[in-house]
Amino acid sequence: MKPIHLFLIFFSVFITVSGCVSERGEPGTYDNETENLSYEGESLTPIAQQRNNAIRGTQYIDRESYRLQVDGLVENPLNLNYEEITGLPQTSKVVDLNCVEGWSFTAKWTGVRIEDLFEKAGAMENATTVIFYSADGYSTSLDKDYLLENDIILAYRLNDVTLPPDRGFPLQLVAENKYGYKWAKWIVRIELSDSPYRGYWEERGYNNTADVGGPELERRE
Ligand SMILES: Nc1nc2c(c(=O)[nH]1)N[C@H]1C(S)=C(S)[C@@H](COP(=O)(O)O)O[C@H]1N2
Ligand SMILES: [Mo]
Repeated sequence: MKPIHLFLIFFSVFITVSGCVSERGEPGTYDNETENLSYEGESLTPIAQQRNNAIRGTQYIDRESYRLQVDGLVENPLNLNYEEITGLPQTSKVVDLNCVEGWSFTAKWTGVRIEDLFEKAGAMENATTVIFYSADGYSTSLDKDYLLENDIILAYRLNDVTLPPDRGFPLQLVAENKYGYKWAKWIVRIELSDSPYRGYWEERGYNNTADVGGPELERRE
């Protein structure tokens, strides 16, 4: 066998092996962090198999300069950095994300309870609607009561891995039992309001209630 043939054999074996071990999101690791694939007896979908959706592609947010603004009907508007957010009491739960396109996945989400942020900000009694604004110009809203009654969290970890950029780093809303378009990613501002609001997809005909299993589209006069 000529040296060149030996080289080609070694080279193709190398490509095959390295392709297997370095594949992003292989169960067990994700970008050098340990990904857990079960939690409290529930199986989680590996991040590599989770779908992903965005109106303008991935937003890359700088961790150092990032700030989350909480304003509107609050006594003390907040302007929190990443460490201040991740330093607040932490909650984890397993929740399914269901997109109206027909796909879904199950993941462990870890983050901060919206209720804790509202307490810190001094949310006013007359606030009824909460509007989430994202770095890509996306927005959506949910009722304040829904967020409080369901212990809704803003996640900064997914299957125990830092929320990846394409998935909304630093924060994605875990809008349990609501369609995927309520799960705002790359959140930069939360506004408390006393009037109804229609976000990006809601303005384009999607149901503003967005309960999973309920109507996806809404007829508007
Ligand atoms: N900022 C922002 N958030 C967003 C979107 C978007 O385009 N921009 N798409 C929504 C839709 S339609 C879905 S289904 C989910 C998908 O979340 P994932 O990419 O983490 O799976 O993100 C939601 N949040
Ligand atoms: Mo979606």
